[in-house]
Amino acid sequence: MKSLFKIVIAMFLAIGFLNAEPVSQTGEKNGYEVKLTSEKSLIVGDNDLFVELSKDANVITDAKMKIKVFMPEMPGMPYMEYKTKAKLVDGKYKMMVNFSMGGTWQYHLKFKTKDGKIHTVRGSVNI
Ligand SMILES: [Cu+2]
Repeated sequence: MKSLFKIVIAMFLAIGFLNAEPVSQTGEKNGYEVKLTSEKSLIVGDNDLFVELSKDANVITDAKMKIKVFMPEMPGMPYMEYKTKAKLVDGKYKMMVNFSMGGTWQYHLKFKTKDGKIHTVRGSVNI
């Protein structure tokens, strides 16, 4: 247990040095532009993520958005995931996402537009 704790701390430190930058990723899905950002670099624990959504240079603020972050099962570790819904704050979709450990997390960002269509953008972030 003690050595596992040390390994986790070592990973956290090593990865922390490599990823000391805030998130800034852009994607495109079905004509929608998606920009995923954070104000701070990501940490183990709670993080605020923001999504700006637009289409043909028009900002879209009436979509319903949610995110799932997950890490596949690894040796000695079960599958982990966290899901949450976004709230619109100052024209951006804001989500509080909890990452339970360092490493690479996959995400599925889903948004439902006024026409009832659901769009999914996939990507990953490193903690
Ligand atoms: Cu893991």
